[in-house]
Amino acid sequence: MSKLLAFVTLAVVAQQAASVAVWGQCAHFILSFTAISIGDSGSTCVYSNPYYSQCLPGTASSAPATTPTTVTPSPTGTPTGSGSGLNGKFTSHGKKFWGSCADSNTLNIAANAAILKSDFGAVTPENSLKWDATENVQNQFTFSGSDALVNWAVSNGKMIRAHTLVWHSQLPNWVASITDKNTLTSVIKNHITNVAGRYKGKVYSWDVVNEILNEDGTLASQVFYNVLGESFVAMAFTAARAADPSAKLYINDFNLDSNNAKVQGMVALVKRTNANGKIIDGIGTQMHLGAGGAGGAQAAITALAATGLEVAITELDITGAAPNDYTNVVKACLAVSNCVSITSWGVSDTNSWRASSTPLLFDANYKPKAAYNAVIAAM
Ligand code: 9MR
Repeated sequence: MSKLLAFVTLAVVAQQAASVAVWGQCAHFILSFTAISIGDSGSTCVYSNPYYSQCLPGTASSAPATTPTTVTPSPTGTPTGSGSGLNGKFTSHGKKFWGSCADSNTLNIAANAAILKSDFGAVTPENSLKWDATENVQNQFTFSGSDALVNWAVSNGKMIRAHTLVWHSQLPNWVASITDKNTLTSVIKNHITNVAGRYKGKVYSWDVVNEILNEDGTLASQVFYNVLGESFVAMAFTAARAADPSAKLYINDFNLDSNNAKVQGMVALVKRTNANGKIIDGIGTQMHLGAGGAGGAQAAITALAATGLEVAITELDITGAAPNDYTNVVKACLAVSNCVSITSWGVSDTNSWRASSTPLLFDANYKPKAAYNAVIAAM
């Protein structure tokens, strides 16, 4: 994108590079945006939210292997997900986004997609970017599911929290059975290079490593740790940085729900890993909570944020979805400036990985629940 005409109602704060790669972030706007910007290469700077706009290809641009759907910017310039919905309210406090997990199975449900458009500012692939989905056979990469998710996000002006590159679960046996250090190192690097590299410049963040800690804060026994020791963490983050230099790189885990031993172990691990240079940008706390389980959220987020890194609530769902539990979590994030985003682990209870605990903000008929109204009121 070589030339840019931006029409903003109030202030353009920062970052307008003379040359922005297609798919790259093209502008940071702090206030409202009334029209699109146009480059003479044919690419277009499309508004996502007050903190992020993305350079999308036009007819003159070279397209990636799978060409995303053509984007028609809203004529009013009103970003989807703005205004009175979850994302609009949340980002009005300076946060980056309130997102949801999704994939083709849920994007193809019209009622679900409509809520994603109205209330959420980002999507996370629930399963389509995991190792078994992308490289189930060694060095044979499959991106049909993840391309669908990424194309939907780009078409609808949503940011992307990509999930996840190195995880012991949903891991093909050909990886889990590797015992040789050099082999496993090259396999991890090849996976990260190909998967993160495919979406270079398109995603806000990547969960580089997922669920690597025990409850006592030590590293868990699984193939990556057992074969390589703790060094696999820095190696994976270094490979991810090289594959997608503009993505925020996260370490993500569950049960980081109070200032417990696991939180302390996480803080110590990121400090060790970043000691020779910042390669971890953020910590994700999943927050799959039980009923009444939100009381420690403030302490957990505060402890994680004390590292100076970004903190994100990455997979929020709460058994029973009591309004008070939800507002506790939201207020905890609002109170900590480093807490940049919330991602719900789904829209409707009916599509939740734990549907029987009715943990989400929309019921099985895609109607907002009491917790939704409470959260909106709290923001
Ligand atoms: O929601 C995901 C579900 O559809 C999958 O069957 C499951 C397989 O492990 O993974 C779920 O998502 C998990 C996420 O990737 C990591 N944290 C825990 C989530 C819930 O299990």
